[in-house]
Amino acid sequence: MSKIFISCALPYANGPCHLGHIRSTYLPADIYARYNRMIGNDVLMVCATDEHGTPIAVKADKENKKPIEISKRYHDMIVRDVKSMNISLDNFTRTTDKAHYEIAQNFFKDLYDKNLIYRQDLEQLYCDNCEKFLPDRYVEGLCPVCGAEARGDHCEKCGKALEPTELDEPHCITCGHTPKIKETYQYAFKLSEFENTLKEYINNNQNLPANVKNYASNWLAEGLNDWILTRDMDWGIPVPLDEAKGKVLYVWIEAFLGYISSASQWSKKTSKKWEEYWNDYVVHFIGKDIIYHHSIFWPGLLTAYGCKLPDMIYAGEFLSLEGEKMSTSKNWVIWIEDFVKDYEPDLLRYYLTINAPLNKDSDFSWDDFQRRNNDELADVVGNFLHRTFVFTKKSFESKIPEYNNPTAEDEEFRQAIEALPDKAGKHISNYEFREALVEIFKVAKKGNKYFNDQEPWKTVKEDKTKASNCLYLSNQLAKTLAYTLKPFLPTKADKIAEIMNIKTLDNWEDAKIPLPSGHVINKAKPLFKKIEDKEIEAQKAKLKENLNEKEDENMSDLITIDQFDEVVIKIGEIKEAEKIEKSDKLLKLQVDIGEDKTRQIVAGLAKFYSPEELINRKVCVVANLQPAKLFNTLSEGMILATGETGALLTPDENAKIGERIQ
Ligand code: B3M
Ligand code: ZN
Repeated sequence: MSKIFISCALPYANGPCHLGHIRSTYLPADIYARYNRMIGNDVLMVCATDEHGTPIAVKADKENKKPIEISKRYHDMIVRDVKSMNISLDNFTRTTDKAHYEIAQNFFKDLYDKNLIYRQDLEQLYCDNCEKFLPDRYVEGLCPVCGAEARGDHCEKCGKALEPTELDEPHCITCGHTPKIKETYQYAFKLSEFENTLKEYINNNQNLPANVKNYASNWLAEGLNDWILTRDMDWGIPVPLDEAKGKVLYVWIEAFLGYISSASQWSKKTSKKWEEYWNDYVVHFIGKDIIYHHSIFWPGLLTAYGCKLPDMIYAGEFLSLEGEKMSTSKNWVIWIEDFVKDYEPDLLRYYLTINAPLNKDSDFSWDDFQRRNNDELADVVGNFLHRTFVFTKKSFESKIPEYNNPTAEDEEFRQAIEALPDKAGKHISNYEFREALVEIFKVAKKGNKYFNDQEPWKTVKEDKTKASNCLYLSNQLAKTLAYTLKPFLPTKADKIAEIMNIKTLDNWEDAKIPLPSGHVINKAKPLFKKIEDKEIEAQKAKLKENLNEKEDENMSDLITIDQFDEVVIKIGEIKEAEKIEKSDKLLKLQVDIGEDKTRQIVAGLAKFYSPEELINRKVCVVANLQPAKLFNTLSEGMILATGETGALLTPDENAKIGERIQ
């Protein structure tokens, strides 16, 4: 028996849970935890809400509330959501818990006393207008690595952890001002000293999945800088040093320790030692956007402290929604609270697991959710179970019949049932949750086919042995499904067990012991039902409506059709083109857009086109832009072209000069 320490990434307490949270961390962690408990391992699964740092402080500023009010509100919602999805956490705490402060401060002190944390004078971004330093998410700008819009602490596009001063074109998110650079001091961790240890850790750990290894190795190849562990802000855990008044621990260093404080809180409640779990096997379930933190910072800190490193870091890739990136600010998202009002959590657990392996991006679409529910859960498993139970009641007085003189088909089917627990279990052990479900459904499909082929409704009258064997085996499969589905669909599995008069599904090995002939089962109840088209249409409409709602509140980056309508884009034809002196980017154009006079437009096309190439080209022109002067040359419009390659947007030949695009 092993002891297993399982953690889910700590959700920021600045919003409730949506499908993405469940898919990337809680659900896989829960499947893994439930399975391991069933095979007799001793599991400790912990989590907590991450309540400090700029994500919560920024939200509190916006709402004119105290950060703790915000974090309490969302902590409660997150607990509710996680429970509603039947995530079997052993402990869920908060990083605002007193014990957590102590653990985090002691950890910092330990490293400081070992001279692994040192004071560093440095320059940081400061907003004159707000009169404060702008750590992390208080500032946004462009990622220096990939050029995408990024927050001060992290670029979502390329995954790089950032320092605010690294951003190009930074601006204060509170007031929009460009911050200045100001001197201050912070405390830094000598991460660079651990570069070799980390390289060894990443390269020699066979278990780590490819995405974690690849990201981590790329970053390590660039070389590591020391890591600033403190911030100038009010909201956070005070730095435990007399000379560091007004400074708090950076949210990330203490968030990691949330794993530990949650576990130690559990230890206090249960009198069991969490360290034994940590020292045996640790797995962190995280989203892919925080691979850097877990594969570099955290092992670095743990090594410095002298603690065993995680055995496994499992990073779930992203979940999109109806083909689009999920966005909480645009409300392009499905909240767990809403989902579970309409559907049982097991249906979502199924969908999110079967849809794609955890290490591949995945999409939630209502149509696909309906299809999988109807064709797979209802038609394959539901149908098989229902006909098995109904037939057992009707023709065998609700008793599991005898199994005698089996045919080759019977035996082949029996072997498939018998092999299923090991096959599925092996996949789960290897973190291949989808593959395990695929195996389970393969055998369930086989069950339906076998039932059809055997035609027990006929043979029961002519050849009862045949019908008995068929129902004996079908019931055995039903039982095996209850066990093997338990980690994935815990509620449905319990319902199968209830119908089958099986007391508990606690022991995976029991899946392999056949139910004896004569065992009496209870009355069947339909377990899965089909989802109607109109429900799905309503869900899709709701998603769109919610998006609009937010637009009204002016919280969305999306524009309305009316806003778009304000932009007048017309078809034009370039009549003249010439270079602008001293500029290698700009061309001066005369464009006919169907007015009395041509328009003079200055366009940044010189790098991509020679003036001659442009003559007589039809283009799209923004016609109602305020005139501006560029290089002292008047520009009365804008030509549409792509940013990177300067490719012109050219209409089809039949477009008329002066015609408006709408
Ligand atoms: N609170 C959430 C995130 O960035 C962050 C995780 C902490 S895990 C120690 O997804
Ligand atoms: Zn400001």
